[in-house]
Amino acid sequence: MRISVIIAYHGETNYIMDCLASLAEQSYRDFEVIVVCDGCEEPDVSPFPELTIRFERAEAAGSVARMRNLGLERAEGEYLFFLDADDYIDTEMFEQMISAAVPDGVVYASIRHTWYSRKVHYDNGEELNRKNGMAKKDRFRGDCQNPYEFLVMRANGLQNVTILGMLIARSIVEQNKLRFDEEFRYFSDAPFLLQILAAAKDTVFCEESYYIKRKHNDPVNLPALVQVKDEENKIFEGMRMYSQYKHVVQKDADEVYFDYKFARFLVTRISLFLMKAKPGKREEIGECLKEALGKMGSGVDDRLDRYARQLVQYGKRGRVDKIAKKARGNARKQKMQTVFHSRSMMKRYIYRKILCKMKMIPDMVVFESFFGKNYSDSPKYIYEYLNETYPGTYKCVWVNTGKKLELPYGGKQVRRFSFRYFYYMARSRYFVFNGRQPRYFVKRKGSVFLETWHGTPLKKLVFDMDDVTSATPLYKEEVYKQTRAWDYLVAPNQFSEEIFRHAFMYDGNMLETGYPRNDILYRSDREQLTGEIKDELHIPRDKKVILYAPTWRDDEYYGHAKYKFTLMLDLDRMREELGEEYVVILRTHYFIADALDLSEYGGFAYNVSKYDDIARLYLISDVLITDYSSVFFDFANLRRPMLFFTYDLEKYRGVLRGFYMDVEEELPGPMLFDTEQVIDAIHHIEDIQKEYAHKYNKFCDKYCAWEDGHASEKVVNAVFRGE
Ligand code: C2G
Repeated sequence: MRISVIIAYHGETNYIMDCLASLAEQSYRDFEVIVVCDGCEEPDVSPFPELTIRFERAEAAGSVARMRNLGLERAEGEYLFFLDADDYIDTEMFEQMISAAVPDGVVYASIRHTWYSRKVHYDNGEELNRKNGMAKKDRFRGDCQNPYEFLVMRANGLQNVTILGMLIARSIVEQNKLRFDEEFRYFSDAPFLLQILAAAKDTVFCEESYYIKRKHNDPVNLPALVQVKDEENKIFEGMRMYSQYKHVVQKDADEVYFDYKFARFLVTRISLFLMKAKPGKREEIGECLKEALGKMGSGVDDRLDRYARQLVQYGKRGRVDKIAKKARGNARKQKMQTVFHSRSMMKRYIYRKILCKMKMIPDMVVFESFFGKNYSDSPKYIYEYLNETYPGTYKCVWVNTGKKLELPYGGKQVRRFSFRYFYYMARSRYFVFNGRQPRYFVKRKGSVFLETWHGTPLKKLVFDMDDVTSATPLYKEEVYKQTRAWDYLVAPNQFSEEIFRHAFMYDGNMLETGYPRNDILYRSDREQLTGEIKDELHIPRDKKVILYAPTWRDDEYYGHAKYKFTLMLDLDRMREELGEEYVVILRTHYFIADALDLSEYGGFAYNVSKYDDIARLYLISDVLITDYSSVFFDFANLRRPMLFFTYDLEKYRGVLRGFYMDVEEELPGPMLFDTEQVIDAIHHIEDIQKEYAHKYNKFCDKYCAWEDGHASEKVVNAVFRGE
């Protein structure tokens, strides 16, 4: 057996599948796998019969050091390779490393970081990593010929110095009786690495293949060790580790790197912790720090800036008070630099520090729909109900994007992110939003946040997503913070309620009311309303209306929240076939930046993308064509026929696996793939209605059961009237 792969496993059930798959697909086969379970259940390895896997078990949840040591006891290979259960490796990695291997030596490879699973990483990792600004860091080679420099300096921070991605001759470990120091929970890699480097006869860099280190996109439920919030212990461990293992570095030239790492640890971590530490704790840190810095050489001085040098000098004398003071001054300076650097930062600062300290206005309500893009959706209907039922009782403010909304009842309007916006965001008591509020929103005591959300979920949301590719990788953490501020969340149906609970990790009040935005679909005067809306849009009253309302596509974009749209319906053909009886109204999703030019289809096709409220468009539509948009859950309230134009279904297969429902089974209408099929379906729309009647009923029972036209009333009673 040439390689023993040691995997420390803490129950990362999803991640380890990628890890094992990357082993199963190795081009080089002579290796064994030792999975050390951290008091958790063994993973299911049945999908990998080609792997020789042995299990080892730590009695109780222990440290990575403990688990790796258990693995070392069992290892029989000539070489050792440590792999974390949440990481994976290139398929040629072992082959390349083995061919570079030397007796009693070490082969080390490059490490690349990723936020994504194997599939996503290898398919479009380059692009996504670039988007997340990771490409540069990943390519750290320096010009260094010195393996010591490479291995210590490539990591960001002391805690990230790692023994991962190395093929280590087991002879080094056994002859020198090396083990991971179990004293350390967070810093056991560096000592082991330093000892290995000190004892290795030779070190070889194997550049071609990568160890892929997966960053955790869910620090709330599954934090990586670096994400664990345990700063005090980390600070003490870091200091102890440096004190105990500094002597292992033998050459002066190498010493500089380890010293540099520790000096940075002082600047970026210890000093910040000291700023907030209680006096007793400070003294304790002072002692520890003095001891550690006593071991620091002077060679590092040239590498440090003035600020760092000063902190080191204070630390050497145990003057933690001075470090804390200096750090506070520095933090203040940096803060001011950011604040005065841009207007938007300044506004946020004033919002937090001044406006949020002003008296709250008890009857003021801020409304926002689709980030201020329009006057629509559930906030609109809640606003109207409030004003009709309790005229003059509430001071209402609507957020817009700079374009005035057409508001009844004389509500105020503010431009999103303007000074006035921050003023009202700070002082209002109530908030009615259909999307997420800004990250820096301050939830004031006594304020009430009503989140209506904007659709029954079809595509997986937040905490139910594995890979987050269309937003910031730390989306889950961000949403977690935002949803903590929500006091009420509207559920359109039981199905959504259950999903919202886990997808948002939401345990606040759930309003089982149906959607206020759908109240209009139940109005008794809807016939008359339909005529009025048709007139408003200059659509002949005698024409039937087909509404085409597709969603956006994650992978087709120009930039943040600016997505592309290509019309795949052949409007010429549709006009030829359907123009006598129908008109088509076309509405793109609010993320779509492309403006469609339908001028040549005057009298047949209308662009209603800018129309505020899609619910009013549902009312005038005889048939809906959509795809993977949540619009069909709402339209179903009208019991009118629906067609699903899923021309890119194949591409969506991947996404389909990320759907909450079995679309092929549950959709209350046919899936169609080209214009001819759509035309044919419309010609036979009555047959389709009959054919799908059963599915349609079942669909409504599941998704529309709570809708009765009184959602706004119920929501207002619960949130504003305390009933
Ligand atoms: N919408 C619209 N016009 C479209 C598509 C959507 O006006 N062409 C509106 C509808 O009110 C719809 C809402 O935007 O219900 C959400 O659109 P989706 O296409 O479902 O997509 P998304 O914004 O990603 O929201 O839980 C719901 C999900 O978050 C989906």
